[in-house]
Amino acid sequence: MQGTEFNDKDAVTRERRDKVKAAMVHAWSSYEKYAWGMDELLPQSRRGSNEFGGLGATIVDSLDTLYIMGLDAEFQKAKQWVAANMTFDKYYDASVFETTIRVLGGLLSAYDLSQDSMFLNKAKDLADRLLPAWNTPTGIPFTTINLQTGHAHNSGWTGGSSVLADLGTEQVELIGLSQRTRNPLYMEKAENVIKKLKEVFPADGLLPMFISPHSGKPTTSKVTFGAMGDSFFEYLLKVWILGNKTEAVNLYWEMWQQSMEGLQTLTKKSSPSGFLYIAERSSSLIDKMDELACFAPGMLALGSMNAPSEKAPVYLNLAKELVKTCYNFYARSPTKLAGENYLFRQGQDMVVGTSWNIQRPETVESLMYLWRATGDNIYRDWGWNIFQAFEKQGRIDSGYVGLRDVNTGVKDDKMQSFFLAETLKYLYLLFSPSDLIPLNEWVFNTEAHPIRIISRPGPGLEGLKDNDHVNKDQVIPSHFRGTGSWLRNVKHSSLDHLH
Ligand code: DMJ
Repeated sequence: MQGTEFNDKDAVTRERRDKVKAAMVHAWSSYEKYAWGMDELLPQSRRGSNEFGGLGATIVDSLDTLYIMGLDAEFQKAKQWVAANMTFDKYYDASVFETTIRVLGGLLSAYDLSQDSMFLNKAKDLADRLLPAWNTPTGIPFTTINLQTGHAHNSGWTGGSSVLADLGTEQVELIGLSQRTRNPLYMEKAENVIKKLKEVFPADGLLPMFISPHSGKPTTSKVTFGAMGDSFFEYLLKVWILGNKTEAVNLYWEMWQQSMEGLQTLTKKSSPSGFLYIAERSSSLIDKMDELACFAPGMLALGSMNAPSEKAPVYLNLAKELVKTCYNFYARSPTKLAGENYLFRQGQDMVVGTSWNIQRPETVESLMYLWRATGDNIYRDWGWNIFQAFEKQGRIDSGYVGLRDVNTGVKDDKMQSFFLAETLKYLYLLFSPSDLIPLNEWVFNTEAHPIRIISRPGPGLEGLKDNDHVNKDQVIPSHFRGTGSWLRNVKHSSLDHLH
């Protein structure tokens, strides 16, 4: 399945990679200067904000990006902050999903890359505080939990329901944690959720976006691959890959394939240009697609790299068509940055709906997967165009901002932690050889934190070999093996140009 290395050593690609790395240095040093230790940087105000409980979201979200880019001093400083300052004993109502994908995922990835057990200990401490969220009649978690008291609940705006993309996007992290701590509790909680969902899984695999934690049943008919649905579908595939595609995880593969059949019933073509898009569905189809749904072409490309030969081309062709649409969200915008969502109208193709851009990664994420799956340079060129638009529209002296309106280019005042975790990382990988974080050895969580695939022959942890979670031979890419740490080797190897 491994993406082949195509044309990776050319000067243009190297230059693009260097520019992305320079963007990361600018983003990171601005955060260091104005918002160190806080969750996110407000670049225009030149101060920080804490919207994730003051857990240092940007630091933990950036650890693996710094590591992968070979920014050693920055990684060490971030690591020291985590060791000395990251504490979870906070009276704060945290989103179980956001805390899992950003903080738990970031810690696990930093552990896998650096093998420093401090990260794993922090991950365990955090997960133990999140676990009471799963204490519901069905085991389907609440979406919010107080990190200090363990009191968990759902908000009124969902009518008391849990959100599909929240409750179905914690499996990669919790299974990964169980494998590394040898405590099955975390994966049992996470996997029980999928078993419960299977009981109400519709024939077309399109589970609606709200589920009751009390009855285990959907409480709405709304189906979406955008906000509140998206990463549930992504994790069905990724848990299957993380589980070595064995019998123990076959349920996930079956459910994912089913939902991809369903996805095809939501696809329509725009007029006049025939762009393929994924509609939403309530009682009938709604001609709207979120930029968030642009993770789907990447997921389909990853699926195609793992699927049997009769299915692979179907998934890949779908991925190619959809990523073209997502790229056009950017290319057709006056600022060359996409809005938050698009409406499809007869005769007008795509029209921007909500017009802000908050530095989201989904389209460049998909371009990275499409590049790895096909080796077609067009995906690098498209990614480069998007990167240049982020530079032109978003770069200011004190960091990177999003846009309040992609039509006018009016700037906002936020550097999202996922800009460093995802957007810049996927761009960097797009311009790197495919064996940097190879897709047959690592699974990216939904916040782009790579989690190493380790053996899972049985339904629980029984297949885990003693050293599976600390085996450096598996951490270090093959051509860096045998001479010390990956980071050190990267710097002194023939792949120096990478960094
Ligand atoms: C990220 O936190 C994750 O990618 C999540 O799955 C969706 N939203 C943001 C990025 O847009």
